[in-house]
Amino acid sequence: MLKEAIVRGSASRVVDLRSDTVTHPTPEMRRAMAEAEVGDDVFGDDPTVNRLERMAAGLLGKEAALFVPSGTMGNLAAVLSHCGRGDEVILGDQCHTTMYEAGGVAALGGVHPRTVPTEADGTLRLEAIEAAIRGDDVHFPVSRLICLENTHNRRGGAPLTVEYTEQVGALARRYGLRLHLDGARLFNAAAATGRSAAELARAADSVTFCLSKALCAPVGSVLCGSEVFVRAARRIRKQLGGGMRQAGVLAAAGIVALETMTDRLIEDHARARRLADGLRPIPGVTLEQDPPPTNMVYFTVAEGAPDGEALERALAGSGILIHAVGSRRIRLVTHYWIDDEGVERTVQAFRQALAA
Ligand code: TLP
Repeated sequence: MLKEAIVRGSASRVVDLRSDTVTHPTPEMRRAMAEAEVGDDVFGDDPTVNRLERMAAGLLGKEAALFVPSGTMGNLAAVLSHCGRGDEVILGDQCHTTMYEAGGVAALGGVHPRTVPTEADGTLRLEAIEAAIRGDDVHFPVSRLICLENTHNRRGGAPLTVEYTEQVGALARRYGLRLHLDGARLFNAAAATGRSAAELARAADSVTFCLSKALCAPVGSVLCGSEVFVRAARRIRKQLGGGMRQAGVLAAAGIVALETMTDRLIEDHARARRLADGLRPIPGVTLEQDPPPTNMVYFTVAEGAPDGEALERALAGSGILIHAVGSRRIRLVTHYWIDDEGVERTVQAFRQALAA
């Protein structure tokens, strides 16, 4: 019944904190979608897609951009553009590409993932990256690419700094490797660090960011890089079945997202901190990042208290949807459709469920 309410759009009573991917388009986006000028984007004819791509490239400080259906396809197209079969990509053991992209880089690209430990702040230690870079030996795959994630999902939405990203970029260049940045929530990182998305992406050869998460657009991500890189990625997008024809109806929402949604992300971050303030005093709750750095609140519940599944059920009964990412590990994500009342109701519902 809750799901039905969400699907019908009458979600006012539902507080959906499972992810920022659940965000519906705003009325302004829906209008822009209805009125979008379109063409066949595989022929390069869709003026709205072209406009979104130019806008995204400009904002990210790159030469060119490619509209893709999802963050997963953006990351995959990037890895497949940088690497050939048997090449190796160095990435964190907790990053989205390692954890949640169905092994696409190996399955579809024959690219060998070499994972290094992800630190608590979402970084990979420079020494760990350097130690993972292969020497020239016939036994080894060829190291080709390093991937970073900003903000880091499984590390509580931690933003990487410009300085750290530049250090990894310098390391990559020293060894002739490329750097890809999974910036699914790069604008959250920009809001949190006070640096522009372009600065955060400057050291990267390619960067993906998502329109369909905190920025509220219904579908789509953008992959940015040099002209040559984007030309290669465009062919790979076609190979993957991601050439989308009259995609201007989707790109139109993306343009509104870039125009209207980036400056307000600090509101989501403030609400995440308020959620944390409400949860902190509840016995049995341990916040992982305190205060939460961006729009995610991760916490664990003590043994003896209801576990993640029980809490999911209990809160759903009050119209609050949450996501247990482990048996006792919960993630709450704030976004455009979560207001102050939703935060209050959520804290109240946790108080009740954990007192029981
Ligand atoms: N993340 C989703 C789930 O897949 C876990 C979420 O709810 O957070 N990079 C990062 C850092 C992401 O968090 C995600 C989605 C993606 C890439 C993939 O984006 P999509 O879902 O558009 O393929």
